[in-house]
Amino acid sequence: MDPNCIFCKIIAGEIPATVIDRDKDFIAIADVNPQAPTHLLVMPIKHYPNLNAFIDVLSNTVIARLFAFAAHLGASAGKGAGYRIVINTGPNGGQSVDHLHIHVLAGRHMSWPPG
Ligand code: DGP
Repeated sequence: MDPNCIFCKIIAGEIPATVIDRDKDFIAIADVNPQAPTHLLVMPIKHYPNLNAFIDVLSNTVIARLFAFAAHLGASAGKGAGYRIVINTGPNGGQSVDHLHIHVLAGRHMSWPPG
């Protein structure tokens, strides 16, 4: 746990959030500023600053299981019509919270390219 990380504080129960799903390694919460009818943040419970933590270990099962967790929730929320997952990484990537998380967006049609 990073004591300065807002998502670590949510995971620890120190800050309230709407928890959608959780197991021993991953948690899904509702985004406080939703950009779609369903907007979840899926993340490892262990603190990793962003996806770059896995550059040298992309075969790491944490990443595979994190994607599986997100896909399961996205498929369910998308009700067969699809969903979008996004991982903002670093300042130019639009990352504002430095705890690796996958945005899962569903419930409306998504345009491309993103802003
Ligand atoms: P990103 O910009 O990719 O790092 O996404 C961070 C997201 O986290 C953003 O969509 C808003 C959301 N967020 C920030 N603070 C909180 C919070 O305290 N609670 C919840 N549920 N979401 C938060």
